[in-house]
Amino acid sequence: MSPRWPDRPVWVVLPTYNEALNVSPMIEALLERFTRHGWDGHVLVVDDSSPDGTARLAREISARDERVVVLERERKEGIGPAYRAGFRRALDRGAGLIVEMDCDFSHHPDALAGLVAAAADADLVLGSRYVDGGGVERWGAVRRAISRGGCWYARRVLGVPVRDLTGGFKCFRREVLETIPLDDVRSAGYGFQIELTYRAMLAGYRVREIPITFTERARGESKMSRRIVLEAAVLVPSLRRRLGPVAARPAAAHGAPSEIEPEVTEARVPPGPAGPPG
Ligand SMILES: Nc1nc2c(ncn2[C@@H]2O[C@H](COP(=O)(O)OP(=O)(O)O)[C@@H](O)[C@H]2O)c(=O)[nH]1
Ligand SMILES: [Mg+2]
Repeated sequence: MSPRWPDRPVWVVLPTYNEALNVSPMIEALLERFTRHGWDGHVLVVDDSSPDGTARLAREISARDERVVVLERERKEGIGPAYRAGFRRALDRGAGLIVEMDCDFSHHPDALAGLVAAAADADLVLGSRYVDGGGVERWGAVRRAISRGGCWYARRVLGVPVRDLTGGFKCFRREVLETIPLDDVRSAGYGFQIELTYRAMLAGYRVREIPITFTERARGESKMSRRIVLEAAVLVPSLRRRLGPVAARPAAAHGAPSEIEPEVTEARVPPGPAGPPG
């Protein structure tokens, strides 16, 4: 790790839909962490015209703190399109590290520093519920089973050693998002998370999982739906078909991917011929 890390601007992208109860405390919590850690930190709220006035609340903070930027979109289209728009804006504004984070406190602001620290020697860091030390709080048996089963299925079909492929607390080095053709990423929900991580691995980037505890929201409502789960289920085999396997790349020397179960999974796939620039 360089003596002073992060040595580049950190942009936390918060997609919001009807988060009026969470958005202001969440932004304030992040700003407080930026100040405490001495980061060049920024918050980008990407709101899809929430009827509950989420964007207005975010704009109020943005008016008095230039570290906060609000991107307002016309329609609710799911987190995929919201993140794509947010990534473009953050890259345009000079982000060095781009963090995906939910605005409902399921991803704790205190866990942000660990995610960013891990990006000192990884290109994509995944906050993972399913490595040792990680977990989920306040979820019932059904939602646990859907999430676990979905991650297992995606890991098997894609043949990658990643334990938590659907999580939405992650930190990208900007190069990763510059390499991935965002226009080709069509998925809207959990599929979006799977697809970005898979594409990063295909491009040869170092992907690392660190444990986090995910806590179900206390305020507001989840937008998770059967449609989002089904979209991801159909997407996984089609990704494998369209983009090919990671394992077939040369020097994927980390053994049978699904057998790797260290506390922190280090999934390094050296660049193939079409690896990342630089
Ligand atoms: N901009 C935008 N944000 C969304 C949309 N759907 C969900 N979100 C946000 O994405 C984050 C995670 O969504 P949530 O409904 O809590 O999903 P869950 O944690 O999987 O139940 C929250 O900050 C939501 O407000 C959407 O269609 N557009
Ligand atoms: Mg949530």
